[in-house]
Amino acid sequence: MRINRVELRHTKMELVSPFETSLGVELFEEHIMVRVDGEGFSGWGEVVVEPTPSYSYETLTTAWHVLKDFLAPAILGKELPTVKDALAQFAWVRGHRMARAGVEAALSDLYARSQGISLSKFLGGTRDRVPAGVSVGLQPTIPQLIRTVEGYLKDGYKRIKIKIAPGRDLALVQALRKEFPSIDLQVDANSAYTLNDIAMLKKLDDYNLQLNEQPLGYDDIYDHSILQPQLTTPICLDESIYTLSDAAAALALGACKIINIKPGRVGGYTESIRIHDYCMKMNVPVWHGGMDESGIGRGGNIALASLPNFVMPGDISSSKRYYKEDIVDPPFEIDADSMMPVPTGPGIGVEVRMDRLEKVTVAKLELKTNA
Ligand code: OSB
Ligand code: MG
Repeated sequence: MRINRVELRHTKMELVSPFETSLGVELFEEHIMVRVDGEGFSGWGEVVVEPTPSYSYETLTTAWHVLKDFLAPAILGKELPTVKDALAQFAWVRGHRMARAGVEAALSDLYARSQGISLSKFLGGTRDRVPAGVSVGLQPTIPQLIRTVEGYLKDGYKRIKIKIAPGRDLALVQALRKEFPSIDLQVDANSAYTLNDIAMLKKLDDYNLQLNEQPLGYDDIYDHSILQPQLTTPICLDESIYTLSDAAAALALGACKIINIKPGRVGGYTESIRIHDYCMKMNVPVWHGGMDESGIGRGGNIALASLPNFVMPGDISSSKRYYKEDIVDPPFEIDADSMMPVPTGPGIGVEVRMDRLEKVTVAKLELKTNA
């Protein structure tokens, strides 16, 4: 395969409802779509950055720079028989994992399409549908939170994750448990607490939560290893796991019992699969996180989540939970069992609707070889 063209698009898509976390409120998602072309095929990937360095240190601007000046030039015009050969061209780049993951996603979609197989099959997926959950942002009031959760339960989601933040934690969980005693419930603090909050974190143990996601520092493993033995609720790490080495260290130290895998955070499918395989060997369950992706990123997430150790429901929801109109056809939709079907068509298995993509494109850059 010879890559003769790379296209970058800064997109801005309006969310159906504001998404508030301990990091702030989002009304739009601004990501970068990567398209790679070769031998008459096109592949698509999504770079899950945000405008600001909040969830991650990467931003729209840093990712655009790294994509334009380093990643795209590294693969353009070369004969690259496999995705592995392509990734080797920029293996020297340190960090900037979201940017790298977007390129690996686009390349994987391209190579899978050129072989006429689904991305799920290409990555080693074994299942034709994956368990799906929904991530619920902080709501203005508790009655509103209850109504919102009720709506998602009616939409068919069997697992609810709520965002929590200091002062908006225990009361939310108590109210939800009173209203919905037996739903599968988990919380995500996005690093909002410290070990000084241990009393409140312990109280959450009384509410049968499936997990507590990233309660402490975004780059911490050690404090979590102090916290986990004092809780009965399993800690799940998100932000602080960038590599297989981080995952191995976290498990060896007892910092968590579950790991959230997001290809953007760990630098792509290859590192995701290494973490997945290691956790499987260690009997540690993983689940697929989300970054409010459009259908392009969602298609990749679903393909990756079809690997066998993604046993817990992912933050993999229907397109319409995020956007009025997705940029892929058909949009993604969960089935009656709260499962997301894995597309069987080539690559991500859905069509990128260029007319809709054009409408949400803020800036576009084309990089080409001469030949
Ligand atoms: O912490 O999991 C998170 C979205 C953006 C950044 C971080 C997170 C999230 C979500 C949404 O929780 C998950 C989704 O539905 O895509
Ligand atoms: Mg999280």
